[in-house]
Amino acid sequence: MLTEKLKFIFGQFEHQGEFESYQELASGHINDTYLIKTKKKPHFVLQRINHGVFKDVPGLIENKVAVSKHIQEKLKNLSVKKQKRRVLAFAQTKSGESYYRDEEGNYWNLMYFIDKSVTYEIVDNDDIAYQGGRLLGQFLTLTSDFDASKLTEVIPKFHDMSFRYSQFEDALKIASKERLEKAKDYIKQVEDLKEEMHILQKLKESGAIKLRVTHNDTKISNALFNKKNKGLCLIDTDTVMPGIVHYDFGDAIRTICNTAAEDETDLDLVEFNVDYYKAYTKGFLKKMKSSLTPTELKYLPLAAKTMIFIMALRFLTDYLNNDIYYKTKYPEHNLDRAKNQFKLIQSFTEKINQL
Ligand code: GN1
Ligand code: MG
Repeated sequence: MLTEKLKFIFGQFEHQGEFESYQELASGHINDTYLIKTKKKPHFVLQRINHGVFKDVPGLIENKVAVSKHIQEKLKNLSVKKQKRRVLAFAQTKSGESYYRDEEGNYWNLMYFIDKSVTYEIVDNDDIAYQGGRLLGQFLTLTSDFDASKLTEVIPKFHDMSFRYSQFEDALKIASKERLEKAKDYIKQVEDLKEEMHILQKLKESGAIKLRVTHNDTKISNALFNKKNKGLCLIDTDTVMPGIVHYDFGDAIRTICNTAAEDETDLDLVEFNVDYYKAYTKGFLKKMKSSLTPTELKYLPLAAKTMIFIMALRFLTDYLNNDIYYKTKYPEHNLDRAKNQFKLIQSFTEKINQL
């Protein structure tokens, strides 16, 4: 039974908590995540890392523990209570490791739950967008002196556009006729956007935009707020790796400025919200502006389009591959996600002049 299993795994880690119950946190598409409620706070978050997707789980965990420690060090001037709310803290196993490997070969890691915090799947006011921007700016500033080359590339070429195009092209070769037919308008859009969607990658490769530590999964549901909507910290640091600022800025915009959830099927509800874009950017630049180069600044709007697009491309590719990567709830879930992201690109493009 899952309760028994989670209780057992929880018991392999070093902490004072006594297991009371669990609740699945189901918003992620890759890992399995559970809130472990204890008889006496703190509660915990227990996560099974998907080692089919993440080939080097020890490397991944080393990355996130190191980045958390680095941030903790930077927050030393805050009270201990505040520090604990501003950065993830990981528990160790009884034998001193950062992860536990079960009999089936699964990897588990345990974090302290940050109490009295909330997350959002959709943004419904400017203030959350602004706070979200500040949070990302803070994260990138706090990690700016961390040597990115020390991080394991947990998914090589994760945001590399040519790599994502080549996966898409491979999928086209093996996709069923039915799926190709259903995806045909979107396949055409992927082809039409190819050149523009490589601009950032080229700037990165030429060295015009430098590498830094990036989070790489900055959707708004990965930002923690307190009950008064003040930003606390970024969570889900599985994908911290070397990257460019545009990955994180753009991926955040992708969810913050979408007036609907990423898999909303009523596309009339999917619009790009320019006010949230402005609020987010304002919060972000407040923390970051002085450290961005003119080139980095210039390409922030293109980052938004590029990151919405890369996610559309990945969802579409997974649909053509018969859903082998993302968790899906029904057969056309990935196609619906892709359609949603393409609608967002269309709305973004129409509104870009207002920016
Ligand atoms: C995946 O599993 P989750 O929800 O944290 C994906 C991200 C996508 C996101 C889309 C390792 O993140 O890249 O942006 O879905 N993570 C991986 O919601 O592929
Ligand atoms: Mg993630």
